[in-house]
Amino acid sequence: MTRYFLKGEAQARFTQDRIDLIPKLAELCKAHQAEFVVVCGDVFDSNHVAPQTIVRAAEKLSRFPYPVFILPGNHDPLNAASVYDSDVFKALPERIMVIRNKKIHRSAALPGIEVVGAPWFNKQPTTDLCGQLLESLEPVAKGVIRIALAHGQLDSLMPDTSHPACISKATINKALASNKLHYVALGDRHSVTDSDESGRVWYSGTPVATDFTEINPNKVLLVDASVGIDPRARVEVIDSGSWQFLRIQENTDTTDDLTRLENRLASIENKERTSVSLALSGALSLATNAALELLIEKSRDLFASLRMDELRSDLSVVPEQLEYEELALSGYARSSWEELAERAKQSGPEAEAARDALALMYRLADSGKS
Ligand SMILES: [Mn+2]
Repeated sequence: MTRYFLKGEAQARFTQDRIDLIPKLAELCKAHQAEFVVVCGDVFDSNHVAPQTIVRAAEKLSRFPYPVFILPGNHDPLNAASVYDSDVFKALPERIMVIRNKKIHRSAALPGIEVVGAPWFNKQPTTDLCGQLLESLEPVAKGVIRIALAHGQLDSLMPDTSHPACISKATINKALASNKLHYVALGDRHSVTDSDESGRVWYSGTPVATDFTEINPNKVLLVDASVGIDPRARVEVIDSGSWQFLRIQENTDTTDDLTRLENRLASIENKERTSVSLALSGALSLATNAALELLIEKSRDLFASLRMDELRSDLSVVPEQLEYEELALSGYARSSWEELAERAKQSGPEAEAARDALALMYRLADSGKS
């Protein structure tokens, strides 16, 4: 997955951490005595990811000691370019299963377990693939636990349910009530979401955080579906990833505000796996502005990324007479400053440019002081 705000080594670390999640999941399975793993789509960002991402992921999967059921989602659909038809995926051991149709999938290693899924065949399905799957099922035989995997948005969580690919919650409820399945594992939302009071319908979110908009990312679910009839299925939310995408919103009017921002940035652990987006507001003196720019410059290399969110920021620079006196300018510099200061008092783009120019001049002159 490529993030435009991650540069160079930070992007490489992000990509590698996503691949290293595979052995980490094996460790979690061992620690929690999980018997198998289901993945509900969007394992890959696209069917056209870099070849080394595919071969490296496949190599880690080939060493994964537990059965894995992978459902293709909208980012990695089962179309003609499917990543799951690549040679390295075809060569994976039998326990790594890609769900390619509505058939019931079983593994010799998992007696009494059935897995069904509704894979995506393209990026824009025109129907509720999960609903179609569930309606095709017969009730489960006694002693068998059946798990359904689906990808997409539940209509019960959507404000607009007109999209034909929305997953019908009513159809899921009907299938649960008529003993066609015991648990529905959902993918697409990047936030852990318990979607039914029975505890039998969950989005697991994303195992490694990928964006600023996610709620409760970096998680996997440990599910005991065997108790999923009554009471609730036993589902435990477990930490799996260590990336974070932080939006920091602050007022930065005074040097005290800046100190607070500086302390907040300093307190963040694991900076090399943290992307920060700053939404700052305030009217800054030239000195405060220079200090803020310095703080951003100084912090930038510590974090995976750190940038100003221009859309959510509202900063203006207000030159103060005192600051001018401090600099003790003379000659041409002095007359330029006075001209810019006059223009900066107006409004409009020219005044804004004048304030920027003053800010730059202040920094240059200030850094030249001994
Ligand atoms: Mn998706």
